[in-house]
Amino acid sequence: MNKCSAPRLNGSILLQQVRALGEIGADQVNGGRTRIALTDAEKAGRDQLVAWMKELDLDVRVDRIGNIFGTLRSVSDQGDQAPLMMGSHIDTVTNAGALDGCYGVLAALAVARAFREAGVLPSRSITIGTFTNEEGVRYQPDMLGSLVYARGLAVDEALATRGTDGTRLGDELQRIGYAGDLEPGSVIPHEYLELHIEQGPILEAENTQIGVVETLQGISWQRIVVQGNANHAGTTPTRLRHDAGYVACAVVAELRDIAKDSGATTLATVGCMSFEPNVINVIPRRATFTVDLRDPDEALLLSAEKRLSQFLAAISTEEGVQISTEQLVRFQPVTFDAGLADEIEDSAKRCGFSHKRMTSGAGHDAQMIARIAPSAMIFVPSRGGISHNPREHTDDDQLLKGAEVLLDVVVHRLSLTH
Ligand code: HGY
Ligand code: MN
Ligand code: MN
Repeated sequence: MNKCSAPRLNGSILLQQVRALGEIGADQVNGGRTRIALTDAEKAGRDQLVAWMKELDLDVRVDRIGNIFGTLRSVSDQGDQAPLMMGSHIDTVTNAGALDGCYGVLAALAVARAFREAGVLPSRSITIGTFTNEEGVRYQPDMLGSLVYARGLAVDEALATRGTDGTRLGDELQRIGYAGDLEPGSVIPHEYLELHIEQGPILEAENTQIGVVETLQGISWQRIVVQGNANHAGTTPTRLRHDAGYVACAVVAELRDIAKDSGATTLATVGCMSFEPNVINVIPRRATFTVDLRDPDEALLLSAEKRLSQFLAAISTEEGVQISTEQLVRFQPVTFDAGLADEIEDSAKRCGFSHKRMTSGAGHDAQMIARIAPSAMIFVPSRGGISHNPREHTDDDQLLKGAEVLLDVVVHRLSLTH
């Protein structure tokens, strides 16, 4: 081990750990890996991460919502210092890539490793935060662990959340052994940095190495249930139908028009849909589907929601069906800390990497932590803009460049004690 040198990134360990974590929950049939929050596979990912934190002799704490924190204490920290926090998540969607979330957590760990290997301590403690249920696949809302941490949702309410599989979040947390005792949000970070893959096509298309993320778009999730009448597919004339399946599909088409009419800023996705009774020769009695609407501008997001709600009212009358909606998630657009974004940009310049100011299309834990501490994000390119897919990929040299910027920003924010 190098004594008393400047902290330097150990790129090979970072890349090895990204690959090793990516093996946990690997799906041999459909590809990628599936580590949905608080499942056995995700517990295995947590256990591996905690073991890596302990190898670096970090102080590991788990809070009541299952967020994991590994802290490298500064010389002056008596346990009460506001740390510089870096982090992200290690839960995944179904058949995910290996990078979403994990890259940011492991790069943060690489920053702590750089300090350990150089034999120096930071002037302010460094904490690596790994937040519970960022993806929101099983329990809604998404970014739940960081939202609770930022006091945007009461911990007991979050623990009582029912999953898509009927499980209670708090029970699953107990079951996998990650119901900690730390009160969420009891340690407010001095500032927060999140390194992440872009998950979109912009940096690659513009041949740019580093994204300086200054804003993040608003997100609105709803569950919609259409109640019509089941009837015989061969005997019921079209004018007499109350077809829940047809209405659901008309909503999908309207959402595409809303997106098109927005001039490309609004994005609309129906990711889940089910029909009952789901039989070839029966008109659907009931359709249940989700809507994910996003826009970087709150006024435009509100107008998309309003147009959807007017469409639902009109089609419900026209088709003689009942429609109910439930808001699952509603987060306004976020503006990150300008000073931290400037620092990231300066670092990209120092490192000689091309860079660009940008908006995040995906939700991230940073948007929640931004409620309680100055926060900003660093992006690296995603090949083909593909994410939430086993084909998600970023070249190793790009992963290392992003981690270099993260380390450089941290070193510039802190002075070092040999
Ligand atoms: O869907 C999102 O953007 C988030 O990563 N859960
Ligand atoms: Mn993510
Ligand atoms: Mn994701």
